[in-house]
Parts: sequence; structure tokens; C-alpha cells
Amino acid sequence: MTSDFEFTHRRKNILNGEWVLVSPHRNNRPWLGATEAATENTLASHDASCPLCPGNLRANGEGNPQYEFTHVFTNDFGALAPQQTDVGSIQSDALFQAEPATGTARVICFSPDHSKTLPELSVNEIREVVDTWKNQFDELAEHYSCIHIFENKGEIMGCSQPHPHGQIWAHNHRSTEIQAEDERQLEYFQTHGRSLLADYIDRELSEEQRIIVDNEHWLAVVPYWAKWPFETLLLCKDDVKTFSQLNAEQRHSLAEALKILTIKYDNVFNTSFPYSMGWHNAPLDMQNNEHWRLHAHFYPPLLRSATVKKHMVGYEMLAESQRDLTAETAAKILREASNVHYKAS
Ligand code: H2U
Ligand code: ZN
Repeated sequence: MTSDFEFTHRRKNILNGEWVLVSPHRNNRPWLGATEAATENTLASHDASCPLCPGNLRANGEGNPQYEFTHVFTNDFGALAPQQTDVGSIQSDALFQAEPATGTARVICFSPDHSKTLPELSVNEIREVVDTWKNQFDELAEHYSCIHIFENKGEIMGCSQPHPHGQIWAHNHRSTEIQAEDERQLEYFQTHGRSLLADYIDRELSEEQRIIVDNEHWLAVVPYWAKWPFETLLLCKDDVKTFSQLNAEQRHSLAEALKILTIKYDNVFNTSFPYSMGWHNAPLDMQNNEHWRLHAHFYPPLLRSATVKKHMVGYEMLAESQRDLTAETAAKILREASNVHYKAS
């Protein structure tokens, strides 16, 4: 099956088992280019009222240190806590199923500079973020088996603070997405004797239709089954299952890939591109994780401009995801977007 077909079809997300309906004739016309004027960044590099800026007080009354690169603290309003009271009162049966959930939630400030976003940091500064992700993963891995490292970027994604930051939620139950990806990857491995994502990387590299960034250790593509218009999948090209295994070279290469990918995002609409992104590590509760591959998903909501977002409503809520722009067209737009940030050019 060629990838530039112009008729309505469905594609399967082989990582989580979901299908997406693709209707390219509706919206696959030639790209009109970024229609927005460049949005000016009016933020100061330090904001006295920001709970994430160095030296400022947070909601719980604690002060942030004068940090130089990154700073991690336990979320003052975390959804998970290490201990639960009254767990004995949880009952579960065939109809009402429940289980206790404990864990921890942390916030990672990516930079002391309130006005910056990931693509505006230098590769070395992004490397500090990557190293912090690894250190946090290592530390939390001693207590938790399912560790989610993610970033919500932009007001449109419900991000509460403009200060560049991400989050970590760690727990011992498997989240729904990790469970689905584990099952799909295991099934593929048992059938084909190879890792699903290793084979997928080879296929993307040979087809060259959906590649955005391809460096020594990382590959970013608009996945074949993307549901968000500019969704990307960032894959480690080496046989790495979790953040703990990333060596210095792979982490540096990751910082370089992240810089280019996020710059390209911003340059599509000359705006700070909102998204939710996050890492999928092999869960640490199994003996044999040979079917796994470390990867990150970027789910940006924008469709046509800095303000026109894709709404996952109607058919999408009730049936399955649908997209008009093909993954190949979205990949072309991202690939052709400049590697120099619009604010710097
Ligand atoms: P989001 O913008 O992605 O929601 O992340 C900011 C997090 O920072 C949010 O989860 C936490 C919020 O609970 N936070 C604190 O822990 N302390 C504060 O003083 C403000 C915000
Ligand atoms: Zn700040």
C-alpha cells in the first residue's frame, strides 16, 4: 500500500491497538504556510509571582533555591501520594472494580529563565533536562515500576504556568497506555521474534515518508497511525528499554533531536507550539523486557494556525479518531520547517 493514497481509509496504531480513520480528500490540499504573525514573547526572565522561578515561594510555603539549570520538587497538589488511608474500605467486584493507587508526583523546572521554552534553550541546557529525567528515573525506579515523565506545554493544553517545566508521576500499577503498549509489543515479539519498534524504525528509515529528525541515536517521525495532526513519535534507535540505560552520548544526541524537533514545531505557525509529550519506558515489574523500546509521544492539538486546534469530539469520542491531513503531509510540513527558531531568525 503506498502512503500517498488520497482515498478514505483506516490505519492501525500497532502500539496501542486503536484505529484511526483517514479522510485525506477533506483537507490535504497544498499547505498555505504559516498564516500567523510571529507572536511576541512578552514574559520577563524572572516573575516575582511565579511559583517555579528561582528564589520564589511555592503554594506550600517552601522556597525554591537559586537553581542554575533544573530544579525538581514534589508536586504540592500531586494526584498520587505514597500512603493511603482507608484502603481497607476499597471493595471490588464484577461490576464495581477498584484498587488502591499510591505513588508520587514531582515537578521539574527546565530552566531558571521564566521566559524560555524547550526549543529556546541551548543543546547543553536541554541536555541538563535530559540528565535530570534520567536521574529522576533512576531514583524513582527504586520505589516505583511505572514512571511517567511528561510535559504539558501551553495554556491550550491546560498548562497552569508559563515557566518551562514538566512533571513526573510514578506508581506501581500499570497505566492504561503502558499496559496496552506492553501487550502489543509482546504480541509482536512472540509472533515475529523481533521488537516491534525496532522493525518500525527500519521501515520508516527505508520508506523516508514520515521522517522529521534522524540523528545518530534518535528518530522522530509522524507515525503512520498518527491521530493528532502534527503528532510525532521520538524513538531511540538503539536497543534501549528505559531512561536508566541511556549513556551520555545517547543523552546528548537526544538533546540535539529535541532541540530540532521543538524548533520545527514552533516554526510551523510561528508560535510557541503547544503539546503534551511524554516518555514511555518499559515498566519495571517484569523479568523480560526484550520486546520494549524507549520512546516519546508528542501530541500537539494545533491544526491550521496558532489558534485553530483539532477537536477530538463527535465521531472521535463516540467511534474512533479521524484525521484529514495525512501523516505524510504533516511530516512534510514539519520536515520543511526551518531548523532555526523563528524568534532567532
Ligand atoms: P502544569 O502546568 O502542567 O499543570 O504543572 C504545574 C504543576 O505545578 C501543577 O501540577 C504544581 C501544580 O500542582 N505546583 C506546585 O506543586 N506548587 C505550586 O506552588 C504551584 C504549582
Ligand atoms: Zn517563573
